[in-house]
Amino acid sequence: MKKLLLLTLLGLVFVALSFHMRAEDGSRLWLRADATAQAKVTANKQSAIVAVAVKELQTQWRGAPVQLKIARAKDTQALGKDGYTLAGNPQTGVTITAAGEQGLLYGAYHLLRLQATGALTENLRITEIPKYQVRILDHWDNLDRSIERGYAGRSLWEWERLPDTISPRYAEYARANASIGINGSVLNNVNANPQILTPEYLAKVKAIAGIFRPYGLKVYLSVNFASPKTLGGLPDADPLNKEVIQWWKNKVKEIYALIPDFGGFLVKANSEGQSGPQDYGRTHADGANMLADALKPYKGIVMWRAFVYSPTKEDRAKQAYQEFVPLDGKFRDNVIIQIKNGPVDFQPREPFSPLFGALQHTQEMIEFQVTQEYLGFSNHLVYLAPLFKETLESDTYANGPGSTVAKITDGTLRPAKVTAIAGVANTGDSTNWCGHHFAQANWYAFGRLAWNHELTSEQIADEWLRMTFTADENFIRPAKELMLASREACVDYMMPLGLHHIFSFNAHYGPQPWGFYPGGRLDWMPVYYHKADTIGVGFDRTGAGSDAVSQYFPPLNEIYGDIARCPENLLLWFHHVAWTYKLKSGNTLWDELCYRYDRGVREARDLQKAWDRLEHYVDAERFADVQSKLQIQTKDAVWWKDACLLYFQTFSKLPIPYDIERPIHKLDDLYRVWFTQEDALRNNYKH
Ligand code: BDP
Repeated sequence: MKKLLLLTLLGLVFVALSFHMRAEDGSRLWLRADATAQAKVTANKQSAIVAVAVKELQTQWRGAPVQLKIARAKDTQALGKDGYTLAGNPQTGVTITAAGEQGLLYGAYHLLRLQATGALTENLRITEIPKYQVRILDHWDNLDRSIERGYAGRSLWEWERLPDTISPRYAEYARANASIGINGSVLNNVNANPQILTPEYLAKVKAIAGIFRPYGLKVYLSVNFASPKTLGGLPDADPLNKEVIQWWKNKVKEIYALIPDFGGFLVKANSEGQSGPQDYGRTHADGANMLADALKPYKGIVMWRAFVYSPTKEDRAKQAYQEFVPLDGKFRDNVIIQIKNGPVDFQPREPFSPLFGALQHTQEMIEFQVTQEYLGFSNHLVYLAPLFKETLESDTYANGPGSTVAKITDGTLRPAKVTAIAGVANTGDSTNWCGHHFAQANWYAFGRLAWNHELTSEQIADEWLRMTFTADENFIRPAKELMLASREACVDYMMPLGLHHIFSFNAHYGPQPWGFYPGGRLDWMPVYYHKADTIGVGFDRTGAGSDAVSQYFPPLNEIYGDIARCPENLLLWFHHVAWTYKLKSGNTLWDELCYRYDRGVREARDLQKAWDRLEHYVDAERFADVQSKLQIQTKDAVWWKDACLLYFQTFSKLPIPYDIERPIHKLDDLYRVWFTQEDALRNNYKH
């Protein structure tokens, strides 16, 4: 008997300990509040979504009773589908009012966030309306559960076990999204496998949609434009072919019969080898409209990507604009053109894409990359809110001064039937969801900015840190500084002064500015982008060069085109600059480049130092995880600096200033570093 008692006790201790360990493995994201409250919550409407809101409040809210109220349309019209008001006093009673059940859910999460961040006030009077209608994560997940450019394990979607087995992570994922206002997920890769549209897979999609529904999260799919041919057995996929049109109509009908609230399609067409309407001499508008017509009766939308470029003589940065501007005004009102934030490809820094604002009569949405394909994978701590905001706040001048990308896309300056914003997801089946504890902040920041792009990077970091780690000010202040410094640090050690795309070929991890791969596409080669020679470095996009500057509205075309006025952080994006050219600092370009790379290394070390000082505020497990990733980041920063400076020095023939750290690598050794994405992920590259 005694033995049994002892065993039971030991068991309990073990469970408690393992629970404690599990509790700080990052799996709970920013939703770490105890669910032990017993709040009184009433609602004037019952539904699956309201039930989630009620349960969240009942189990976590530690204040006075909360009333959830769907109010009459005439009183809440301005709030729209997702908006809400919070009113009352946490000590005497709080009312959340909305026009729809989804608004109540978001209001409930808002109240809980105020509690979790210690931001409750006596008199609550808050009204929130999201800036974008569709706030969506694009998963580049393949049906074999690999993830294109994913660095957090395998796909969350267990296709082989669906629809019978439902992973608990589906609901956890949906809940996390709802808590930050994300209301849509594209489940599969833009390089889409047609199989996703088979009845077998649609049954699986239906199962996921059913789990997401109570969290207000709609399901969307990426579709392969050739599906009528490859899947349907038709001779072609020509968007003007009646049989093709009918095939899509039938397919859409089949989808909506299974998933009545299905969101719509995301399409990558005639891009990087994907098929599209141009295969049949048709335009992007022909293709997008054909799908839009099929979706229209069900209120579905088409997100048609503008990520198009071909290996021609034309500057890659110009091509999306050239293809889409002539089609302006030709798209249906349930089509929205999805444009990457920059004109090339999710680089550490790019100017905004000139397509923003240039499409005057076509709905436009922005696509950010939350997964860090070009920012050190899940090895580097790079807080992306400053990058997202830099683009959103860029002035396009399309409708005169103040025409920021945000205002062009959120309906403020251009009336739009659909407004949307997308982020390429960084989630996977790793325990902490994103591969790096701080990468969770990028998921969080994307959601918060999609809801309200006016929030500052600092506010978002502050909220996230308090909920994810601790509210101790001694932790918050330095941790926030560390996050806010991280993006510029990354730009400095990877690609300062407007350099871009000088990554290793295809893996996109680590420096390979010398990269030239016989037989490969020139516009995938680093040398295409930096154009270093004995005179200088940088891509001449002025009138004397590719003239990409002319795609920007005045005065930006002049500012970018003038070497003296071009912002220095974009200098080598727009200009080929002589090594001896004097910058504002008084340094020559060569010296400045050296100092920037050196600063990047020092900044990476500073991130390490700042984190090490925080050891006593963070649980041991997450502290050690982040610490070891920061070691990799610093090692990589040195690698970047040495590789780029030693390589560019072969052109500049100038000395590396003596007051910066000497290279510790030899260029010949670095030339031999060759690895695949998988190697990079395992950190077994040799350098
Ligand atoms: C590039 C990625 C590639 C994607 C492509 C896209 O390297 O894997 O398929 O973008 O966005 O950045 O379609």
